[in-house]
Amino acid sequence: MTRRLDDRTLETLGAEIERPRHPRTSLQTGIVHMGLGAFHRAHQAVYTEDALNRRPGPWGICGVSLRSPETRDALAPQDNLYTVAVRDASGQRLRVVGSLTETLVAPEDPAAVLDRLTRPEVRIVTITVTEKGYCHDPATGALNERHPDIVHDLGNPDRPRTLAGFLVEALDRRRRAGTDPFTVLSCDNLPGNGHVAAGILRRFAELRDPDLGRWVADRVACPSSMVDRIVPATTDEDRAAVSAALGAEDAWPVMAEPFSQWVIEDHFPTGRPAWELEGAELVADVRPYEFMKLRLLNGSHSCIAYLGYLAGHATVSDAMADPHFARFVRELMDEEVTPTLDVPPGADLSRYKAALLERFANPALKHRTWQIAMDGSQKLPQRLLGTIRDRLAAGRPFDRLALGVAAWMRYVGGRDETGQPIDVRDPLADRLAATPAPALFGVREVFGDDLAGNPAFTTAVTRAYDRLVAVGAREAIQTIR
Ligand code: CS2
Repeated sequence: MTRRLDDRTLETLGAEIERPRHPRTSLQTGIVHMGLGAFHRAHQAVYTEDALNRRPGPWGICGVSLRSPETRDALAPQDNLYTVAVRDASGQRLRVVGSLTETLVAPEDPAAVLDRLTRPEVRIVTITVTEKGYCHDPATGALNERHPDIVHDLGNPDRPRTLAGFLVEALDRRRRAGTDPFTVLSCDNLPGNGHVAAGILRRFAELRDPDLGRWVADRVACPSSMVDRIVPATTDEDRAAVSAALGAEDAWPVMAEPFSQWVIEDHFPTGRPAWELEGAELVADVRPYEFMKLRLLNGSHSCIAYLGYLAGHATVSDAMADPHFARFVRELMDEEVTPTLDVPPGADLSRYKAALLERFANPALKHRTWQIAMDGSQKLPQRLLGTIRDRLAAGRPFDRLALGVAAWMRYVGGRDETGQPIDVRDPLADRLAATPAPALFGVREVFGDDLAGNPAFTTAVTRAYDRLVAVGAREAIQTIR
């Protein structure tokens, strides 16, 4: 195939393919996005595209990759256009998205990133850097001041590597120039993600200069948001299939489920796109939505990832096709997670959970258990351990959650049930691999100061771990009551 997706070929695509309906060639950039992964492109960039279609405005997105050049290399030659392929059992629907105006690679040119962040017309910085990108302590949420990249950035303000390093230097330049700060909108799967972002920015700024710390604390708005859409990593097969269906080569399309949700705390002192016109929910308090999503969706996801991987299931839908697995997940949600939740206003939890089971079963997504299993040390606290703390406090059982934690312990040991090595990806991978299972309770970043010393917790997880070793994940799930 020779034609490449770009502004010219856009006009020649089949009529059934949705495309930008706003004048994108004159689109001004008002948002910088940090962490240009598939999730951003299938979520916030689509909401912004929808808002631009309904109400044109200066809200184009400059996407910044904090690590590799791959996304920029794929998208820049196609005028930063890309396809979102929405997939379920009934087939696939394609949509070309045009809200990205520019793509930058931070390690190649940190000065360009700082320049964009400092421009007065940039009024919002959105973030999907994943949990580890905050360089925080997962158990407490505080900035990890000994993180080597944080230490580097404190000493090299003009050549930062981390989210905090970039944003605080840009905020300082704006302060000196008399420009209003941008609003910082975290879109990562962390509870109170706005508070976490605010906390690390304030602390980093304070370490540089106490006045700057105070200015950041007083002036920078950091609303929280709950984001939801299942977006598995794109494979070469997906690239080929989407390019063929599009009739033009797209070097990096993104795959997504039909479902999408964005709940945002409405606190944008310098304006925002009209995201609500196409379904984003602007609310005063995001917390109940975050807990519902992190504990039900992501908590189940992590259990499916570790237990499913150990049981030999490559994808979430494979695992869910096993009725014992599906029952396990339903009971996990109903019996152990639901009693810990404050139901968000107007939400119908039974429908929400039924929809989750269907979403997990979506056979067209091929969401790998290995992908979700990544970075467990950063994910467990908000996905499983917070729920367990609430269960412990209420004196209630948590056998399924304990089995999920035990499966993580077995997974990070680095050998599957047939003795094959597991490619464990985690910022703490080396330490975790070198720590025998019972001693993993001592990993403070994950279990905090309380859980390791709580016999009700360690006994339940140890029992679950022994069961996994004795009978394997499949049977442990089948027989749990
Ligand atoms: C998943 C999430 O990879 C993971 O850890 O649990 O990316 C999940 O698919 C999204 O949060 C869904 O909104």
